[in-house]
Amino acid sequence: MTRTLFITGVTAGIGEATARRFLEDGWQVVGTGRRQDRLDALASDLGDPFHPVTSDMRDLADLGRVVRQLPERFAGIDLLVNNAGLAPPMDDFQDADLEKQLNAMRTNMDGLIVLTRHLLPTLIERKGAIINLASVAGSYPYRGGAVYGATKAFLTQFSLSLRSDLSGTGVRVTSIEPGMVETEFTLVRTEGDRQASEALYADMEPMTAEDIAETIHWAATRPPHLNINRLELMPTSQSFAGFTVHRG
Ligand code: 8X3
Repeated sequence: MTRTLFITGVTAGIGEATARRFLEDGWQVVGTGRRQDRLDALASDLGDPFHPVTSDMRDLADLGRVVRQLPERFAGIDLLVNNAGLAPPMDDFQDADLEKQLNAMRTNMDGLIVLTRHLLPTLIERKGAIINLASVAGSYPYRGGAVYGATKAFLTQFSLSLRSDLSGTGVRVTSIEPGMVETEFTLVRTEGDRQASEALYADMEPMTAEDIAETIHWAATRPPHLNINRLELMPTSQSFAGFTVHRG
């Protein structure tokens, strides 16, 4: 029987690589994105087993419609990958534009829990799985990441607690927590400043979207009795900083 993946944020980076990885493996894929032109291009490239859905995770009232209007062939979801995420600019919180911070919270948290809630009946019926794209930023604090890191800590804890709520249903839940991955994510974070974005990856080898897609695929295809709770990944060239001490 053909299995179906529902993935948010399919038009770039990890989302697109993950859609391609599962299609390669014979799954069909429902992919959501905000940018119509990109969705159209992806749909014509990926063809029949891919169903594009235009949707903005911040439009909470619309997410129910997205699920209700899935064509019958794509309505039985076996795996939800909550990939869509926004990082606000890396300003110190005391200087940050509050609206941009709230925007990240709406996408990373509000939209994600609303969509998950709408898809849970079918996931429970099919003993499916949920994979949430959290981040190392949820475990390790760094400057300029107060709200972003907090949304990712929320996501990891939401994943673990949701597992408790779903105990006995057969639905598996996984939190995947990558460090530096080279995607457009950083370009959004630097508000389109290509130089600043490239500087973040200068002289180091970040992970690729394909690395994370492979990891998501691996976690999703473990036997049904096995739940991967959390998976943290970093490029070899990224590790931990010490404490900051302000003197004087
Ligand atoms: C972002 C991970 O390490 O680039 O989710 O801050 S990192």
